[in-house]
Amino acid sequence: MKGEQLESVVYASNMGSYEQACKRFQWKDVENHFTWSRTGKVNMAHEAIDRHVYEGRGHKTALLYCDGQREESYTFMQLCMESNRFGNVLRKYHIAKGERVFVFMPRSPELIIALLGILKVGAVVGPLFEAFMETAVKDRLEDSGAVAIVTTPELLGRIPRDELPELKHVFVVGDCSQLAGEVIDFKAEMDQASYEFEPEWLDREDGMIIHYTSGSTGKPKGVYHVQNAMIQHYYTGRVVLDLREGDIFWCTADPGWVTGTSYGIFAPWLNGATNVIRGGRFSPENWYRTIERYQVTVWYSAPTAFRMLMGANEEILDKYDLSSLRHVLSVGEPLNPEVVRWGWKAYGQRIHDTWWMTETGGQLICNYPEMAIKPGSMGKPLPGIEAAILDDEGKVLPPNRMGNLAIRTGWPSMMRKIWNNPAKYDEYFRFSGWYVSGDSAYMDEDGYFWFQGRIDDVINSSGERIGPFEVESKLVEHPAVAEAGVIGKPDPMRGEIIKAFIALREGYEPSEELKEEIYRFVRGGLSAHAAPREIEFKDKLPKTRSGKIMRRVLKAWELELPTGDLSTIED
Ligand code: 6R9
Repeated sequence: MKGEQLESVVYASNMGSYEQACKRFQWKDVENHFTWSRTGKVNMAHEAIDRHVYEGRGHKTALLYCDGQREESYTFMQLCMESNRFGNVLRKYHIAKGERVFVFMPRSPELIIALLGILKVGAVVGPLFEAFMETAVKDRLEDSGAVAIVTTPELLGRIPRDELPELKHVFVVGDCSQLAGEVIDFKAEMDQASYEFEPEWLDREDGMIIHYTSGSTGKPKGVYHVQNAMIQHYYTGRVVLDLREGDIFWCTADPGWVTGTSYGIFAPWLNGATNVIRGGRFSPENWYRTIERYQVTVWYSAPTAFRMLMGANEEILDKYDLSSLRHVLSVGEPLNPEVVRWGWKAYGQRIHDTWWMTETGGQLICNYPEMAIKPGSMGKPLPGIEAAILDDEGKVLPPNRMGNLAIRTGWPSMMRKIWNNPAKYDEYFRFSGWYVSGDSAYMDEDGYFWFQGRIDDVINSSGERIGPFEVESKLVEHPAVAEAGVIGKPDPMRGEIIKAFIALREGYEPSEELKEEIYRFVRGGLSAHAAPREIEFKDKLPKTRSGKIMRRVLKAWELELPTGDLSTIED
């Protein structure tokens, strides 16, 4: 094998040898794990929580929650009962199978219980980041036709209810005394609800979750996943996270991001693991304390976080005992080889990179415990998955040629639609038989995949996907902004930061104060992570004859690169 490598130092993992696993793999064998092999019906919340109660693990700890203020633990039995109660509350308000119900609140046990209850009635859950401001919230609720939302008093003001005629019920977790009549008091309803509940039994192709994510054009898209995705969540939990009985698993992602549901909720619980959920702010101390306190064995985080931990004072590593860690993984952006080497020194652990997307629902290209790691590579396709690099005509390219990273269609957790937008969905499948990711990559002669970049203009800042269009649309709402073009500017800590090029309206002069005001305008209207950390004023922005702002020219300006073909530019 070629290039730098970190050999496995592993004990017997769940997958065993990668080559063997690929040879004998069949999805059918995984499917048999679930209820439908006996009843023909299924429900994610049953498979993740209730089944453990029926199988004698009811008293096992399912959730360890902390956020600096609260610290609580729940058994599988308790989560089963509490989510049964919320299922009853939802039924009381006639919320039924297929309807979209959102959760918009900080991480907490109530968020988890609400989400499970929503799944139990067969509704489709829509998780939102608590950082979203009014425009971001409205766009998502409106597009999906949400009928209900679970939120907190602090976030309630960001839900423009009079502009959302389909939104019938607002459940509020927290003090409702000032809100009487306007909203439904979550706790009061829970206190009265029965613990007895029969979940809605669903087909594998019935809806489960909708995650909004960004593309390069248009508003955020509602990526729709069905119950069938659980096959992939369960399997990857087993062979990629390598979960076993006794593991304490911690995924640091928020449920507003697909990683926070597929791997922050579903995969660990489908595998019966004890799951740590931490709210509150990031700090190296808080995070290492969490690992030490709960004796975390398997840890799934993101490159930005690892880079911040790497940047922290060396001594902090000596202050905490991290020796419980057995397996460490990363997702969301390119994992720098330096970070992999540092992790090996700092934790005595190889950091296993994994690649996947909101649209893919689950991990597809990964590094596995018993496989040698090449720092900087995303790894190899999961057993049962065929990945390839295609040229722009859809032809498979040989090793070491850069092109479109694509996956053979038909894996269990593939999205089933883009809500309200079949044309957008079809764009992913423009080469028959393939899902085209929008990432560029190459495969080396040993079958390892190497990420090269996005093909479109999607920005990845601290692992969050940001669509330039959404930011530009907000920018032009500001009275001083005539036109705006937004790009990702390379940044050593965050991967990329958002940079906006702005042409001002007549009568406005560039100034530092105006930059600050515009920054705060986006921050307050959309979300902190979508606000441009850098703004540059220009007299004019480069545009095509059809009036589209040419972001690639902006990017070339920024990076001092040749601007390339300008034949379509306006003047
Ligand atoms: C799960 C998730 C997907 C995009 C994807 C790619 C980037 C994800 C990566 C990675 C390099 C990795 N990405 N994992 N880039 N190496 N291991 O991240 O979903 O938010 O939809 O983002 O993130 O560009 O196309 P999502």
